[in-house]
Amino acid sequence: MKKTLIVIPTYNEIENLQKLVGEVFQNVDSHTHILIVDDNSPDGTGDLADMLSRSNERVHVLHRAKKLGLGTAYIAGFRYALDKGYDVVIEMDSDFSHDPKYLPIFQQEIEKADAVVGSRYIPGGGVVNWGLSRRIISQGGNVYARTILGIPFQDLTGGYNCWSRKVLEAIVPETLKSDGYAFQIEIKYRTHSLGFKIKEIPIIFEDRYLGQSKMSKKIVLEAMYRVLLMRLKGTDFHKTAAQV
Ligand SMILES: Nc1nc2c(ncn2[C@@H]2O[C@H](COP(=O)(O)OP(=O)(O)OP(=O)(O)O)[C@@H](O)[C@H]2O)c(=O)[nH]1
Ligand SMILES: [Mg+2]
Repeated sequence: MKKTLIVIPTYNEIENLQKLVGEVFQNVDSHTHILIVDDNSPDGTGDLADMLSRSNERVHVLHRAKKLGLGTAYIAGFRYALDKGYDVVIEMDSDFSHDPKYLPIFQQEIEKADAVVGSRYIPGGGVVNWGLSRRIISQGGNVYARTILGIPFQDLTGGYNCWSRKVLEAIVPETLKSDGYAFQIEIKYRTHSLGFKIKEIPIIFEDRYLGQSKMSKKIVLEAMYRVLLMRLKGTDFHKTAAQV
């Protein structure tokens, strides 16, 4: 069985984290570990993560000094996974938008593909409890990115994904430049451009019911700008990855 690390970035998720960790472990086997990447959350999520880690050796924690953004949180998690010899990495939010019941499907599918992408926008997938404006931003962002980048996936911005070790080694996580939604687009674009096999699986995404959203206009604008840069500098991205 493959050694898997689930990377969960947290910022002020004290109401969600303990329950999430419990539900994750109900859905995976003993070869699967969790890494919580906490950015010194003012609400004490980092202390809770340490407590969970003390009581379960399959829970690991990375503490960062301050809120440094989702992109670099994933990079730190991916590097940890590569250094510690994990075969598979899953990225997942801590607010229950990403239902742990899908974890076994990711783990099955990664046996046959290099990457598995959780998709809201293929048959069987969807979004629950989102207002109209959030739906428009998300779907519009996906159409925009897909059209500009010319890649055949329906959900480019989603953050419930699974990567095999060889994809992360080829990408070299530190060379990913984006934050927020753009991070998800960039890693999928790079994986596709390097010729890896990506499988999309349907997921129902539920809006968070506890804790505060960190979504902002800035994250959306950054994503739009980054997509243009990726398109213009597409081949440079490959070179950077191959040269490092
Ligand atoms: N370590 C770290 N985690 C973050 C940061 N920003 C967000 N997160 C976490 O990343 C995940 C996704 O962030 P969310 O705030 O849920 O973003 P979203 O899903 O786009 O928006 P909402 O669900 O509406 O809040 C959650 O687990 C957050 O706690 C950050 O700067 N650092
Ligand atoms: Mg969320």
